[in-house]
Amino acid sequence: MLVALPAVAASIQHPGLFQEMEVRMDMIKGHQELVAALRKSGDVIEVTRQVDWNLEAGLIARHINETGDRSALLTNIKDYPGARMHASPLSNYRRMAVAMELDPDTPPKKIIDEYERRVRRPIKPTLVKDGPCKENIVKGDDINLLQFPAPMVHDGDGGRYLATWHVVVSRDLEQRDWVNWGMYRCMVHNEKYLGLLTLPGQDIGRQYLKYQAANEPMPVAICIGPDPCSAAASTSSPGAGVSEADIAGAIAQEPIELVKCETVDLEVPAYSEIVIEGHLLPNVRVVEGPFGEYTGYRTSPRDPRPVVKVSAITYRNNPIVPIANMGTPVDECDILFSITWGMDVRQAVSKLPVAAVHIPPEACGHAAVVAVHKIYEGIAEHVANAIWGSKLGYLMPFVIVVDDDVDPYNWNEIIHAMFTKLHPQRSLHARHCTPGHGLYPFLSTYERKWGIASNLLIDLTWPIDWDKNIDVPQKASVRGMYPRGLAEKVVAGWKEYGF
Ligand SMILES: Cc1cc2nc3c(=O)[nH]c(=O)nc-3n(C[C@H](O)[C@H](O)[C@H](O)COP(=O)(O)O)c2cc1C
Ligand SMILES: [Mn+2]
Repeated sequence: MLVALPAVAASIQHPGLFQEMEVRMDMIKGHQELVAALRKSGDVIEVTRQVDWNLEAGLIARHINETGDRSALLTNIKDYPGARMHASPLSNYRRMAVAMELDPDTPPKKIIDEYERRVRRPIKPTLVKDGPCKENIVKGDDINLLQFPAPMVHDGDGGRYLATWHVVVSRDLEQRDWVNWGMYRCMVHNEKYLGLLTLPGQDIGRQYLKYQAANEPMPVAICIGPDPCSAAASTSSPGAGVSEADIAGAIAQEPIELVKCETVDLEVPAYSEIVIEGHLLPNVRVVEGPFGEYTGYRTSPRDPRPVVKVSAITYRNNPIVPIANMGTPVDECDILFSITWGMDVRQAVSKLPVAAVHIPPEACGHAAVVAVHKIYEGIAEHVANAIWGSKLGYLMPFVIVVDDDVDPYNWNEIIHAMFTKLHPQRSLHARHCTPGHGLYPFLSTYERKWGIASNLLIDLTWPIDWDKNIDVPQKASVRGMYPRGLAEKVVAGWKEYGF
């Protein structure tokens, strides 16, 4: 569905596809440019008093996420004169809207629909000769990861995480034209080594297994603080073989500019704040983690994990180190998974009689709420099977199916349905020994270790054999208990009553 958006300055009209869209010419090219745009919309504050990289900066990011406040540009960092950090770059829908050059007041559903409309048209990146990320180049003995204020994000984390909002670029060993972009956390081990989380279910994990089998170091480039569209694309999962750079271009609606790396055969977003080049070593492990995670808990143990040996660092003048602090909602993961996983769920159920889908950010991506046209019995099972049979199957343990009179974007309506239509014996369908991952907080330590999960379908639809006039209770709501014409008239003329 196309959406009408408020007119903005310097717009262009495209024929056809873009008839109802106004598109701005000034794409936000980098993270510094995102901060400038947020400043313009009033969505970032500048903190000039001294902030400690050790927990205080992370705590500020965490509190922003838990209160929905503005993001914070920290310009006075302890031990790092002149350095800057940006706490919580994209942890609410307003900042997501700004990143997509939309009105910050755009409602979530419109942002999500617009994102989906854009990614249907991938745009390949362009290679440019030079870019801001080459303003400073460090190689060899001069490499020192601790020259940047890597934050200690949560108390009890295994170390300082320099990369929490970034793109990890890597090329597949066999399918050489597949360049994967993903956001996978990076912990500083010392001046020249980073720990990198490469879960086997993630694309980087798949690629790494191939390099490891061949006993070859895997070239990687970690682009910290890229433009927001590249960051967003890196959190999506278009599947093995698809390059997220094309998705980033789609979101930005113009090609992402890439520059060649100095020491590895990879290309990186030209406006990245900091680019760390190096190799993920085969068959070398150093203990990494734990870390506060997207589920809102610290679940995974400190374990031996793969290591990057750094071969070069390039960075913009006066770079900003972003902090995305994973934890209880709403953080960047919650917003981006709501968008990208929502899209994947819509795709998975696209051939079923589905009215609307939403992944509520408050459920940190663990639940899909699907409104259906209940035209046959078992449709809830059908929907759940479609979702659990897709790639998302190991990420989304809960599926809530509602009738089409419930808006999946409205928690009040979902909760109301949950505690009125849920039959404690009939409506809950648990499945055991399903694919899942080690971060599900509700699993036992043993189940987490082996990824032995359980899923639950919550079916909140009225049974098909209930007579609509006798058995199905009528909803005492504006939509459910008044003549439609009258309800529409009263709601449309709401202001005329003096409200
Ligand atoms: C802020 C943020 C941090 C993330 N950290 C990790 C991480 O450390 N490890 C991981 O496997 N996924 C992490 N993710 C999720 C991945 O980015 C996401 O699953 C992505 O789709 C992976 O891309 P892929 O399908 O190309 O592997 C993070 C997401 C966000 C938004
Ligand atoms: Mn991928």
